[in-house]
Parts: sequence; C-alpha cells; structure tokens
Amino acid sequence: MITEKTLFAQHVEKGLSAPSKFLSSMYFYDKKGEALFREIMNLEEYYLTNSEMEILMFQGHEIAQLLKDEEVEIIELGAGDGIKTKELLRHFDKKNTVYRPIDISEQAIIDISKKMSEWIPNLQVKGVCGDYFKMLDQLKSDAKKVILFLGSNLGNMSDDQAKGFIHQLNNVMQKGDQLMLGLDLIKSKDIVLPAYSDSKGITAEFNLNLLDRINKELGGNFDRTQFEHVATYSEHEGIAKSYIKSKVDQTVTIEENEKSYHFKKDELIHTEISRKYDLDIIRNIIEGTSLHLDYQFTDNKQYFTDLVLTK
Ligand code: AVI
Repeated sequence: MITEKTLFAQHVEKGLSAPSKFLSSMYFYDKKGEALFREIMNLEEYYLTNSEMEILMFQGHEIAQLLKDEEVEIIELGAGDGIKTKELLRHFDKKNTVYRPIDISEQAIIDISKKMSEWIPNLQVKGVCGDYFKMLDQLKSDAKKVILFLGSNLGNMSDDQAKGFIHQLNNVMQKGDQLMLGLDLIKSKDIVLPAYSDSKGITAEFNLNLLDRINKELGGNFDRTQFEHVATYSEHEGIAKSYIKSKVDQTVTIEENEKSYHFKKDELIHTEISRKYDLDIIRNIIEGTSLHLDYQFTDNKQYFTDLVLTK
C-alpha cells in the first residue's frame, strides 16, 4: 500500500529534481502549518479574512435568502475555523438545515463540529472526514445542496487545476444545487504583497516550515537559516507566488529518498500560487459546466468577492 509518507517523498523527489524546483503548498498544512495559517488569518496585512468576514457579517442575511430552500444541505469544503461560516449559517432555519463540513483532517472536523453546534444550537451538524469528491459522491439526499468553498482556497490552484476542480463539483451537483465561491480580487501590489510577506515574518515561517517537515518526516538535513522566504505578485496576471530561496550554494540530503539535492546560490523552490480573480477569469474557469454565475457580493473596499453559482 502506498502510504502518505511515500507520496510525500515521491513529491519531494519530483519537485527537487526538476529543472525549476517546486514543492506543493498542499504540504504546508501539518499541525504547525495549520497553527501558523491561523496566525496569518489574524494578521492585519492578510486582508482576505477581514474582507470576507465583512461580506458575510453584513450581507449574510441577503446571501442566505438566495440559498434557502425547504430542506438544505450546506456542505463546506475545507471548513477552517468556521468563524466566517457562522455568520452565514446563523440566518438559516435550524430545523431543515444540515451543515456538513468536509475535511481530510479528522481533528478539523471534530473541532468545527463542536464549535458550530455551540455557536448555533439546534443546527444539525454532520461532519465528514475524507477526500472532497469521494465524500460528495456519497452524499445522496433529496435536499438541495449548497457547496461552500470560501477563503480563496481555489486560488491555490492553477487555472487548469481550478477548471478541473469546478468541473468535478459540477458533476456531483444536481439541477438547482448551488456553489458559493469566496475569491480574492485582482488589486494593486502594495495591498497584495504585504499579505504574503508580512512584517512579523509569520508567512515566512509558514513557507519555511515545509523544510522542517521534510527534515522531520523524511529525514532531511535542511538548515533553514540558509534559506529564505520570497513572495512576488504580478499585478498584470493577478498571481502571487511564494518561493523558498537558497542563500548559498549547498547540498541537502534526504534519507528517505537516499539522495542529495544541490541548490545554487539564489536558486528558487516554487512553493505556492495565490491567484487573484476578476469575472473574466471566473467565466473562463466555469466555461463548459452548467453553472450560472447568479450573484456577486463584495466588501466595501472591493478587495474580495463571494459568488453564488447555480446549476
Ligand atoms: C489558504 N490560502 C487561500 C492562503 C492564500 O492566501 O493563498 C494560504 C496562504 N499562503 C500564504 N498566506 C496564506
């Protein structure tokens, strides 16, 4: 059987042997990475959280009216801490609404289920642990489905990956089901860049934690003082990218792969993309699905958007 560890080791081998080195941001989220991401979400410079919170706090009632039905199943992909979702869920009739957070982390499901039940008593909370699509496929019920994918999580995919993801969602949705997407909007560099290279260095820690993870789980010997976090943002493309840069010429060994990897001075390992959107990009991504873009909500500063799409 292929274990998580083997998959991680294979990914690291592929990424560090490539002519332009890369590692996937998917591997940011071990326990430490999750805690660092929670810290990032609380940073003033990471405007995404407050912007989406503002939309859900002040327009949550209106959004809920568009999503309500006799019976609704609200399925949240990668629910996080639930603080923003709570602002939407509080407008639903508790008797005929089921809230189903889906996450690959069992602990995340336990935590969010407990918190949401405390915040909104009587809400039926039925968390599911596992792969999004496997779980969605199994959720057969007559109730209308509303899928939430908030926090600009889509932005960590390339446009091709996002297309594939939205097409897969479309395939598991029935006519009348809805998808609510929270997306960061394209804006100027002076706002986006500090969100990905904050002054306290939390994002740098978050990025470099990947090296610690390789050391811990795969027996690597990365000396993280010899690497640094680099963030870029192209206003023209609307894409922020994170890299880990080697400060010196160096060689790192990874026991699990029985191999050494060489890094030139200033060589970059690409670790994350954080896509920012406009409506044309979204229309391109949903093209070929039967999803209609019905409503768009934005915060006052027009930094962020929550879109409601209906099948
Ligand atoms: C989870 N995701 C939407 C975050 C983002 O903005 O791309 C992850 C993150 N990376 C650096 N800071 C936050």
